[in-house]
Amino acid sequence: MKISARLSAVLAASALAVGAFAAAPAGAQPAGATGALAVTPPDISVANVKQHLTDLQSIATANGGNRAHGRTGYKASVDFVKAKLDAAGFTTTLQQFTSSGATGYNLIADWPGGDTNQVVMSGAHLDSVTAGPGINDNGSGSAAILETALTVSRTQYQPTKHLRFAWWGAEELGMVGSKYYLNNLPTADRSKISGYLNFDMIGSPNPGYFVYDDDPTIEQTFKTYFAGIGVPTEIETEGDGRSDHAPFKNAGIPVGGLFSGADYIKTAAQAQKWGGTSGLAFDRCYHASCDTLANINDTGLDRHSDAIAYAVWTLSGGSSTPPSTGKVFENSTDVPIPDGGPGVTSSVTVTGMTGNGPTNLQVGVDIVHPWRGDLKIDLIAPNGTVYGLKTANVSDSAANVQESYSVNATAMAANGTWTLRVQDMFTGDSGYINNFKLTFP
Ligand code: DTR
Ligand code: ZN
Ligand code: ZN
Repeated sequence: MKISARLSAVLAASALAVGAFAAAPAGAQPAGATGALAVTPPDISVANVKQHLTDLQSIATANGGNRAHGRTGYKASVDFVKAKLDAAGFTTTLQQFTSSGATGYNLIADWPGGDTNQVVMSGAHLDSVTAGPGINDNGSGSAAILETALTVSRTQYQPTKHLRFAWWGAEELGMVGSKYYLNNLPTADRSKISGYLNFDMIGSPNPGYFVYDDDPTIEQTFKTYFAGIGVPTEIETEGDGRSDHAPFKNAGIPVGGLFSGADYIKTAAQAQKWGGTSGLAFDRCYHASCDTLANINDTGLDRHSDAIAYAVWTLSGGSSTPPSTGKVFENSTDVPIPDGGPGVTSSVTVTGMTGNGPTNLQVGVDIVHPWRGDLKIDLIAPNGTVYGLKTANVSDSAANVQESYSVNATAMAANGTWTLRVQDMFTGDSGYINNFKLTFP
């Protein structure tokens, strides 16, 4: 019976094998895969920033053409940004307030780690005017700091100072969201903010390169970056008091930021050094319905996004190699595996880690079974993502599985319940899970 069952299974399995199992996600790598992380500030993918802008444009289009305070398009924008940050291992807070009879939201995202007595904060207002989708004003700043935050996670950056990012509501109504945040921030916490960087319009179609001249250290940091890429800058004079850095400056917090221009006209001298068209506004769609995805200059967006990353990394001065924790989480409870039956599981709950998992999370699997080819083994991350570790291969008649699989878990928050799932796909004999172990290198 056993042989005939196995024989028919072999025949069936050969038909099933093609496409029977989803290709293991990129995360499941041969044991020992590791990745060295760059120390210098990373390049920000302008393609990713543009994708975020495309998504914000879609949100506006699906919500009456704008992302304004109190409208459905704004809350949809907040939910979109929050979901990406939660998935990347940030600690997010949604702060509600009321303005002009409507509910507004600030989204605050903290990157776990770093000295929380020294906070480097980056912010951008996420709301648009009611006239249009607000892709440059200020989808550009919002998308650029979102991609910067995601790059922090992707590179597992370990800053010396604590990193915080903020997406403000109701800026267009008079910096309502950022004012609300500061008014509700205890004085002791205000003093921990070592610098606030504001990014409001950094993708203008006829771009300029303006640096806020408030805090000299922050100003110089941005100037150094642009000098390094051979782009001259000018001091930003148009925006004093007109965006979310103003409440921070009024609270005595060092501020800085970047601006690519709004409805002012680009002069001949500026066009000479920056390119673009003199006699035209930096952004002729400022606060208009034409502030769409087409209202973006990619080169300017790219340069500003990279300047943001340069400032965030430089001002928070850390290493970018995750500390080796050597932390082990283990479950040695024996779990019987039903012969040819449903999958069974063994779980561990990871706590005390910061941010996302490493590029080489070690998954130790110890299964006692007389015919290991019967077994399909998966790792399930806390958010339900499945990493295929082993497919069933009924011709593999060796006994037992004692393997250490390496999984790229950088897209997953490290903390939470991780589950090993084992299924005996073919009848003939049975075994049990002897041990399941996660090691954070
Ligand atoms: N982005 C505009 C505010 C604004 C206009 N000019 C500047 C210069 C620098 C920063 C901001 C601004 C708005 O949100 O209406
Ligand atoms: Zn505006
Ligand atoms: Zn703005």
